[in-house]
Amino acid sequence: MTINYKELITPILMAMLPILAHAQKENIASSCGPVPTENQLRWQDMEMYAFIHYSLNTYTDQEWGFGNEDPKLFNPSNLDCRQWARVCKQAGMRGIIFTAKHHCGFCMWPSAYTEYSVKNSPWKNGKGDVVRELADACREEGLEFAVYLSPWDRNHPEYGRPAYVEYFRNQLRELLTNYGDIFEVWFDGANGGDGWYGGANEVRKIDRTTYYEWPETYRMIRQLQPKCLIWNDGSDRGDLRWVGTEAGNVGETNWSLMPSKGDTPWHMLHYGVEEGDVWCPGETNTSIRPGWFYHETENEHVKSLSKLMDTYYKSVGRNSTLLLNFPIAPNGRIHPNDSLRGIAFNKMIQEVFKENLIDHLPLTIDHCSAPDSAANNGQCSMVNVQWKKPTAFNRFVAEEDIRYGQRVKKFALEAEVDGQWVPLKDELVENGDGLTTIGHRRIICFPTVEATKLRFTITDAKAAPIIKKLGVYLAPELTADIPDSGEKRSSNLHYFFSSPTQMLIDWDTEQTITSFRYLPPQNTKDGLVTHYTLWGSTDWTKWTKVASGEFSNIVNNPIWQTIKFPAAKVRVLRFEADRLSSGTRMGYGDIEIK
Ligand code: FUL
Repeated sequence: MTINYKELITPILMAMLPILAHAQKENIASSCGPVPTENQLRWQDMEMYAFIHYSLNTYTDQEWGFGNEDPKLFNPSNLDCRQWARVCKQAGMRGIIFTAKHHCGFCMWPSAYTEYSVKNSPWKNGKGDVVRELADACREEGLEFAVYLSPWDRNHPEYGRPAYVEYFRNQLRELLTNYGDIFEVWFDGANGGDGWYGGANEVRKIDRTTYYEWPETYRMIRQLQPKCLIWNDGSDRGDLRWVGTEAGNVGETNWSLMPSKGDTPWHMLHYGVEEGDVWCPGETNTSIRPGWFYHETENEHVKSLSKLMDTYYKSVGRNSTLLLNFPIAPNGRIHPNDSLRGIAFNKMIQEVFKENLIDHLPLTIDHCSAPDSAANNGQCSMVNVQWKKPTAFNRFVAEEDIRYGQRVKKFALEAEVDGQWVPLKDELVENGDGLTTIGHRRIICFPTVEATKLRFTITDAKAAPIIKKLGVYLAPELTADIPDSGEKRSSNLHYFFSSPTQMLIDWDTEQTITSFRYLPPQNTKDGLVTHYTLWGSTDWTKWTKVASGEFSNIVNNPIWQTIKFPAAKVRVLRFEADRLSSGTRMGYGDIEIK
């Protein structure tokens, strides 16, 4: 390590970093491993962008279509991509990723390679193209545009065989050729399983490491759209990574590095890999509602403002971007509950970060010792801030200049309150103080303190830290909030298990029921019911099938699942797990029956 810590950090905080950093770029760059590409840097600066889920599922009230749904169902009365773009823009989103094709295989553009698309729907007499309308709307609103193209296709007869891979690539070529600049391609990881497959109606398994021949597809993408980023959680590392959950949070320790080869278990996706040999930052994806597609039953379950702010701190505030989904309602528009909440979310972010309380304050740097640090011979620097009078704050922001890689491993934060130094910790972290990696941006939330001094000490780093920005803010309390964030536990039903995969729910008297809701267990991936049958009886002897089917995407997004059926008279209901995610025993978080 030849770079002097003090020399670096002082000019940085005096806003002179670019000159110094430029002069020492080679030295700096070589010292701490992989650095982002220009494309990754531009993408990281987008910070928040929207997902839009819209397909035949919107009309069948499903999360995953089977592949045999009738294209004639697609007939929105008032489809307005400009409304989507306006809402997303006002919600602070810098771009939109659109489900051009979801697992059901229905194409939202008139692909030349299939009949299963908008061209066979009544919408605009088959002359419409949702991808085109949205791409144009994005450009008009100054938003970037991107596509989600599901590799798994439950409609295509050749899925699972080589011919499908060519079809998939042809479709991708259409999307990357005909719709202007595309900033990202999203290749969903859900792959293979049962489906319609042109009428075969069977289970098809593929080897996701080899089947899609990703290297060939990547070559095509790089050629057609050199600025486009590849999202892929398959074995061929893309430019970005999934963070291992759809709940809207990445690890508080979040390295933008991954190993270039091999499997990526959950902890790698969630926390990144300090010693990784490629730059592969995390993108946190979640929906503004429990589901990805629109369901009328979720209209009152749009995430609350505090839940969305929590998501922001646990994504953008943890060195990630936030990909926030807005589903489209059957009329072809974003529902007012979602748009209002999205816009309020953006307003709240602006409000929290409107005044940096250390702007225009002189900052001083002291040396201290950091025996654990590999960087700078065990020396560390302490940035001190002093206010003339006690100042209230509850948020701290630090940003590294990631052009030179990600360096900080651990830091400390202390405030002087009434003459005493008080350590601050991240209140959104359960274990430890949460003061580990920084990266593009780290936001630390803590209860309001009134202090005259603050000190920020980097106690361990991979190489000399290069801090681009520090900020201290006072966020308003979120008092008047909408309590419902989609989580509830309300059952007072009488239920018990007659076998490890069968739950019985009984009442004293006969009931007329029309819906059954299942909340899967929340803290495990075992025992989630993926396929079910519901049987009803009035006498415990004769059983009638009430409903059966699949709970799509329940493993990655373990939210309430709703089954609706024609009114059934029962005294006892049998909920059978026909298939479990894994394990042998059915798990559950809660049950509701109406
Ligand atoms: C998942 C899919 O299975 C969901 O339906 C949704 O599209 C989500 C973003 O990714 O893996």
